[in-house]
Amino acid sequence: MSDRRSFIKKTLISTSLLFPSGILEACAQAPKEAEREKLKPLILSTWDHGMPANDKAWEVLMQTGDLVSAVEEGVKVTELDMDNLSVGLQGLPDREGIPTLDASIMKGDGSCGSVAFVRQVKHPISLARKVMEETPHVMLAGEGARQFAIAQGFKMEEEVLSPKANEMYQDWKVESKYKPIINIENHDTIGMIALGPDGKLAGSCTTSGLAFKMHGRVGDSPIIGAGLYVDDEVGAATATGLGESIIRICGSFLIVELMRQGRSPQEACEEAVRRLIAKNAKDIKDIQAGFLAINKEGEYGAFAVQKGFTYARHYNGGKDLLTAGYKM
Ligand code: SD4
Repeated sequence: MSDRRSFIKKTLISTSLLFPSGILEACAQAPKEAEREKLKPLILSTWDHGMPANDKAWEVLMQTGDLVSAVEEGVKVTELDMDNLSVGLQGLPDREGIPTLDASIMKGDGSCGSVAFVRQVKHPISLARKVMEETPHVMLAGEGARQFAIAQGFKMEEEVLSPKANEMYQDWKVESKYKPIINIENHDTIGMIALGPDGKLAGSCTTSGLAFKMHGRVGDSPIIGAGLYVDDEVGAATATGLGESIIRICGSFLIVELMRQGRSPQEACEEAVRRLIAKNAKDIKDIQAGFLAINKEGEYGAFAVQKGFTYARHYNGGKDLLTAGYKM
């Protein structure tokens, strides 16, 4: 048996013996930095919905060894989750009542692809991967992205709001005021970062963006360096929260660069939050933003502006849902 296949078999056996399903899913406090071991392979993703997404990503990684497919297939689970109002076509629409989606995918060798402000595509993350693999470009937006999807054989979905999204949109229209609500409705993007057994990294990020945003608004998630950044020489980072605040500091790129200069993933996430608060001071009490980071050694970190940012961790030996520290 090849090394990789025997590794996969051993991992599957040890994981299922040690951790029958669900046993580690209780929300736990993140271990203190000094207590953190180095984990490889390791998959982190944002919020509670990261658990089923990570389950899928882990399964794909174990079965195929393909990290990019793992991070794509993982977040596709969230893109189809009808309970999630911030990812996929069932997400809350913009002010005109239209769901528009943003997504990005990146490999540690610098390959990346993204789509922004795209309509009618069920899996924007797969379209982002097509941009990465089938075009000379990094980013396609709006109608051009939709045309590219059609050319690639993607089925165009009807633009009908999900019942839950429609109800909330009708309520919103009564006053038509834009006001982000921390950790609720408009903060459920999934960002996933993964370190493979061979030390290579990849990440993905997908969202329907902020609820009731202006038509044409693009958040941080499809912006390489803001919502996602991956570099095999250093590590990976992803973001969730108010995209405008994250773009202002190039959050994910900043974290990877801080790690390159010697900060641990935890220190880098904390510094990014500090900087985000400094650059968004006026409105900070209404802003939630959270970051996840992994370095190539298998150390990881997480930190948020406000209380309540959870993230899922899958590693060789278990899985759990952790709660990030916060600044305010
Ligand atoms: C955005 N960052 O479009 C996304 C929203 C988000 O959890 O993260 N929601 O600004």
